[in-house]
Amino acid sequence: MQAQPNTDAALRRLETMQLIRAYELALVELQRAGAPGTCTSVGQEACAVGVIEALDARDRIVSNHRSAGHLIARGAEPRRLMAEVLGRVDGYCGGRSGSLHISAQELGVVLTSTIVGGELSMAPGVALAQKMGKGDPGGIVAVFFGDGAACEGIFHEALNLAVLWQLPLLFVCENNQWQAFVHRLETMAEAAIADWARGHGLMVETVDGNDVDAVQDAAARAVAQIRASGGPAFLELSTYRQRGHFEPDDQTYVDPTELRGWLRRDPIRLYSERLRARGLIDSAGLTALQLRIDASITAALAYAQTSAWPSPETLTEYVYA
Ligand SMILES: Cc1ncc(C[n+]2csc(CCOP(=O)(O)OP(=O)(O)O)c2C)c(N)n1
Ligand SMILES: [Mg+2]
Repeated sequence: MQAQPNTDAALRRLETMQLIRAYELALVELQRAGAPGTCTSVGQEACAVGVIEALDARDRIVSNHRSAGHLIARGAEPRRLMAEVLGRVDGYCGGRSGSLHISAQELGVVLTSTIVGGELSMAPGVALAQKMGKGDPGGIVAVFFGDGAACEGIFHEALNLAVLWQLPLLFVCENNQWQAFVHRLETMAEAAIADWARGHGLMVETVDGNDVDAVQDAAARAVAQIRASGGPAFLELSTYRQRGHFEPDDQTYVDPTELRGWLRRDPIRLYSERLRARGLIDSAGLTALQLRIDASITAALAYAQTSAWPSPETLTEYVYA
């Protein structure tokens, strides 16, 4: 049976999911006003929040083009993320990365890969460094990737090396049913990505990726297994990309019945209902929470918009040559 989180942990899960949602919807508005494009993780917030809560400060994260949830769940400040997207000096990468390449060394977020599968090619290296004692003692690595990345050959190469070399690596596949504008049923012969992973001989779990408590439980089990054995583990989180591949995207290629079905299982809606049923929050509490989050995003935006531009003299800094 699933463990029930205590009140503080449960409310924190809800708040973090809502913060991710509000941040990404604010980015969509910014993009409409001319800011660089973004790929949101709307609908997938429970995956980020559940998995990252199972990690600790020693651990490292390798992410992909839908990284905002991973970053915020890890403690990234929305105001510095927004500053980054707007190209300002106060951003996590000094304004050089846009929304798609953010890394935040101080949070252990090593890399955001926009090359699909790039995250899977890098993560075993980060985990090998960890195993060779280059990171914090006892630390593990979590790599987030999509079902599309799982259809690439690098998926099997990464799994094979991780098992062969017994790397402390948590594979987190956010199966959101979409691979850009193609439904996964058009690209996959196997019904589940977990079945591909199982063939490599490691601990594999399939989880309802819209249930933050279930994700957190499974992630905690997988992390414990990795820390105890030193070897890898695999989670397939079944979820749904509610918005388009990027912004703007009219989603005319999406089956409206499928979308409606998943919207009824929206992770924030499900969790709000669960916490209400447990008596941990009521309508007034939910409204107050939303207002607080909205105010924090408004403040973050004001911070980002008044942050300075990088000076032209620094143009060639941080460029590898
Ligand atoms: C190597 C490579 N091929 C194609 C693309 C274009 N592209 C960007 S995201 C994406 C879909 C990836 O699907 P998935 O891995 O399921 O991640 P999701 O977008 O669903 O989170 C594609 C094809 C790319 N960035 N890199
Ligand atoms: Mg996908």
